[in-house]
Amino acid sequence: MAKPPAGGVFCSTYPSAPACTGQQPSCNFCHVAPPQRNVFGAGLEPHLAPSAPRPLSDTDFAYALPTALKAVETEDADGDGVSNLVEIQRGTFPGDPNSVPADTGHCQAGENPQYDVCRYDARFAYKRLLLDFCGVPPTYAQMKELSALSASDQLTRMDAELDRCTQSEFWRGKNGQLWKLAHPKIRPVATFKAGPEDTGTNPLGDYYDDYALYAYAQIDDHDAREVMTAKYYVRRETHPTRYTAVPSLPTQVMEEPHRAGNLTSKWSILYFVMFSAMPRNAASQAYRAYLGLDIAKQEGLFSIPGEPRDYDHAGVTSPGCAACHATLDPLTYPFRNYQGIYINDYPTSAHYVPDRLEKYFSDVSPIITQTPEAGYLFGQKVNNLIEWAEVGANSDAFAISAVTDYWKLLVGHPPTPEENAEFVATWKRFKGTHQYRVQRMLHDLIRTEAYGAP
Ligand SMILES: [Ca+2]
Ligand SMILES: [Ca+2]
Repeated sequence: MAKPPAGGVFCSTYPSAPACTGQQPSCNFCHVAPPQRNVFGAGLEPHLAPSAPRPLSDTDFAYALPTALKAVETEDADGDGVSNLVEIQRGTFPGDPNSVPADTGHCQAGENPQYDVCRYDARFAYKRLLLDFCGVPPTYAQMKELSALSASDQLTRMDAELDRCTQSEFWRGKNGQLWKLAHPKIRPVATFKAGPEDTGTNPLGDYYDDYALYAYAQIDDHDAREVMTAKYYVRRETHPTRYTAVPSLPTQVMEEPHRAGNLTSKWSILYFVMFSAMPRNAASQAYRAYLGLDIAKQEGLFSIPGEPRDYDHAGVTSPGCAACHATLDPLTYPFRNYQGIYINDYPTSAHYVPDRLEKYFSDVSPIITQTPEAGYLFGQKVNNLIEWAEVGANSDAFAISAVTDYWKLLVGHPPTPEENAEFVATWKRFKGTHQYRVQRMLHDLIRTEAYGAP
């Protein structure tokens, strides 16, 4: 059987493995399709608590897995000439002979007259920086000026240009680079756009407020975590774009004590909770958007014993569903009092309604009113959505996900195995030294070889 805790246990055994960078390995690391194992999974199985009766409980499995992983480290399960351990460390699949570490010896410095291929090249990085942050390539004069500087003055110049360009409309304005990062988190639908600007035919919520809070949290000296935890809203002015934190907005309605940044914006609650009694979609969207974990891809599974209870009789206890819902349902309970679109009592929509399930959804199942407000995030108990958001915002997953967004935007792809060391150093400094200030993290990112080596 595929065991949901497997990814988490694997990553605590190999925390620096590329498969654990901002994610956990999915089931196909060991399986063809659960329960059928691939050659790596098959080689592992005999070492898994060999004398214990089958099936193993999740707890016994999680306890036995590190020993079994160690036992097969020196083997080469897929016969591609590379040991399982080296494949895990290099980010290739130990169960797939077509997946082997690439040799990175192809760089030949000096062959390219334009740039210093293989190593950090300030001229290359500078050109890239102006395109990425200002939206325009450097002029010939700017390039000449940069080339004439010493290496350390070149870096100082680039820092100054980064600070200048992150003020630009291209970076922070409507539909600029920051808004692009926010699209998959907000998932705008033009038809449902409410508010004075670009109003849709069927207005529900003004998601430009969500973009404004997201952008605000990314710029100046603001704390990026507040996209999940803010009690304030952000007003946007245009020409030029300016974002200002404000205590209320005419387009927003959530009661102040129950606000958790963009998780509880009018748009998020109406669009992601919509008509459901049990807002699983709102929970999984928040988990994916801000913590980088997609339950539909079997990522971020932390099964809670005794779950799912299936309070809404959705059938989630069936074996095919329970593996994910043992994580998803406890992740959802803290959303129980957030009212989506409720046609027959529309003014309650997008508000926090104590006893929401009791008042409006008691006919869904006989036990739905027993749904607790307390739930679990990363296996940790949270009493309500405010705690959910705080635990989430302070997690490694948040920092990894935030830096991954910028890595993909600026480097052009998710961190590769070769880039893993620089990536890990960048998100750890973002979380530690930089205290979640994106602006400071970007100064690190433009210094990486991933960014600056042609
Ligand atoms: Ca191998
Ligand atoms: Ca392989």
